[in-house]
Amino acid sequence: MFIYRQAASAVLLLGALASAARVLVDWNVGYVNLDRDGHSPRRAIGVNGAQPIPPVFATRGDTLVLTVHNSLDMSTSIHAHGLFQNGTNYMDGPAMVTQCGIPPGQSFTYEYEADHAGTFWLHGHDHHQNSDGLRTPLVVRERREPYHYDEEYLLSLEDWYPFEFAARLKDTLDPTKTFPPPASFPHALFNGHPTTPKLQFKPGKTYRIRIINMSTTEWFQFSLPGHQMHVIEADGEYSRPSAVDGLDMGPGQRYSVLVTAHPTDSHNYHYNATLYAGFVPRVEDKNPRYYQGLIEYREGSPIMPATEPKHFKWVNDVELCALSGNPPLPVDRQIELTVGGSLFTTGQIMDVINNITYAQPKIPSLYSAISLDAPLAMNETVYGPQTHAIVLQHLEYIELLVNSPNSLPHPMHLHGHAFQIIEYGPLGNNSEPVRRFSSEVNAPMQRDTIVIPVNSYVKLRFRADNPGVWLFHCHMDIHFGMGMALTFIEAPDVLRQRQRVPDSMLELCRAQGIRTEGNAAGNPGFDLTGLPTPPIRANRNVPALPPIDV
Ligand SMILES: *[C@@H]1O[C@H](CO)[C@@H](O)[C@H](O)[C@H]1NC(C)=O
Ligand SMILES: *[C@@H]1O[C@H](CO)[C@@H](O)[C@H](O)[C@H]1NC(C)=O
Ligand SMILES: *[C@@H]1O[C@H](CO)[C@@H](O)[C@H](O)[C@H]1NC(C)=O
Ligand SMILES: *[C@@H]1O[C@H](CO)[C@@H](O)[C@H](O)[C@H]1NC(C)=O
Ligand SMILES: *[C@@H]1O[C@H](CO)[C@@H](O)[C@H](O)[C@H]1NC(C)=O
Ligand SMILES: *[C@@H]1O[C@H](CO)[C@@H](O)[C@H](O)[C@H]1NC(C)=O
Ligand SMILES: [Cu+2]
Repeated sequence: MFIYRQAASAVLLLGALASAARVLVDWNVGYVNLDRDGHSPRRAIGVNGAQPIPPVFATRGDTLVLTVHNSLDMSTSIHAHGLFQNGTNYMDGPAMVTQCGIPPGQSFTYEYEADHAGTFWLHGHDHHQNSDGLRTPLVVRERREPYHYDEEYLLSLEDWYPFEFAARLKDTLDPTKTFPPPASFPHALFNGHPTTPKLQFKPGKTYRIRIINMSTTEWFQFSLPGHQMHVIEADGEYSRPSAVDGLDMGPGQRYSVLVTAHPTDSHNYHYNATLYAGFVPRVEDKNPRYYQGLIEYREGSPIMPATEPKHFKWVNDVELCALSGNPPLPVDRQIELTVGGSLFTTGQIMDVINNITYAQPKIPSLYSAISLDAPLAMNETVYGPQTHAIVLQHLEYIELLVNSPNSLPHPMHLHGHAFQIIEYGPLGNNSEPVRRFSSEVNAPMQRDTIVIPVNSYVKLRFRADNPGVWLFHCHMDIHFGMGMALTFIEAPDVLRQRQRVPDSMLELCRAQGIRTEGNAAGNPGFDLTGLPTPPIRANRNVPALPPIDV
């Protein structure tokens, strides 16, 4: 069936014996017709004629060799969400950031190391194809897992819409239409299917359940009433076990939990998954949508009625303690960022970070960083006014202070790094931060996607130890499409000495008449002619960005 279960012991044995392998994956990316709920047939994107796309499994140190043939009518590219691409920045995937998209009818082979272990995903990073189904889990196992468990389950959660993303983005940016377009109330998919898979438990065994939120827009809550979950991993970083009753996950986020089965098989249980958007009106049976799945100990055993714990405890990423034991990083430079929406003189509402709305340059930013002489490449101007380039010095310790004076949460994702979560707090409030890394948590968690709560700030730290061009963006595809993104240009001086873009990648650009050298406009020096004039913000702010779905 569609539940991915593996016996951990066999995997461990194999892992211990085998040396690094090449994991070969062949994807013919094309359109498929799908009807997920019986009354909304639509075109979606699948692989080798099928949807859902089978998950990819690897062991740390393996080389992932992913050949993509593009059978779509537009360009495509694939990002391995959560891998660091250390030394292979050009394989990261985002179109016009680190590569030109693969043109229709052409093939390209990604090849890179599965550089750390955890729960990740592969997804399209061109034209928001992620939202239309181009996404699947990527599980990288540790050669020797730090925790013992008997078996593992993989559960990917997705929101699924009755229309294609491009239509929604077009309506959202159309100043003659109401903003935002009416809520669309997606359905949930579980491992790519509309029904919940059965989890089979054997008495006394311990299970690792990997839960991935591959949503476009909506949040998921997950709980196993009647069982205790212990979080051991978030976004590819192991934590000390943390007992929780529920997971509340933003788009892009992942957790692993350990669950020990009850000693007898006298009862079966339910697990709960709720798809919701806190920023969309509550509508009975539509938002939230409640789903239940079966935890089956023995076929036909009665279901144990769920009892809510007295003090239901949600996972809290600032309270998790990294298993690595690494203390908080020092700070060389603080970068303050404010995310939100803004009205432009075109009548459009677009998203901004520090008042800049992201737009793709004429050549991939990485190719500017590599082709320009070091003094030029260190100057943010050459990346153009709308890539929102921020140049980082090699090995600098960075603290991001991200303010979100917004009425909806944003799941912000950083490529190429995992950041430490130092602090959260309310904005415009001089009282103590609500949640802060404390002396009890002597090792803050690192993750690559953080949900910034409404009207709050967060402090995140990382070290600029991975030369490359890395996107920082909201993982709600609609916000990314509306411009909530910026580009870190990390140590271009070191990058150009260490990395050479394979010719097969430059060929992807040439095939589409895109230059591979020069500034954001593909010109020498500071000459940016050819880039569109950035839109001008209207003289008044959007009072509060209204709720928006998809
Ligand atoms: C998944 O992530 C999306 C966007 O990042 C978020 O809107 C949604 O609530 C998340 N769902 C779950 C189940 O965590
Ligand atoms: C699980 O879902 C059921 C049915 O929707 C609900 O009655 C119950 O309160 C939920 N339990 C938890 C712990 O969320
Ligand atoms: C953005 O523009 C507003 C004026 O519209 C200004 O008050 C604010 O300081 C600007 N923010 C940044 C980070 O430049
Ligand atoms: C970058 O280049 C511009 C244009 O020549 C110049 O005005 C600016 O001072 C430079 N910035 C830095 C940090 O050197
Ligand atoms: C400030 O934050 C505290 C929680 O830390 C909260 O109790 C209080 O209501 C907040 N005050 C305002 C004005 O938002
Ligand atoms: C990248 O590799 C270098 C050299 O091995 C290492 O020092 C650095 O910590 C790595 N960075 C990341 C983000 O993995
Ligand atoms: Cu957002």
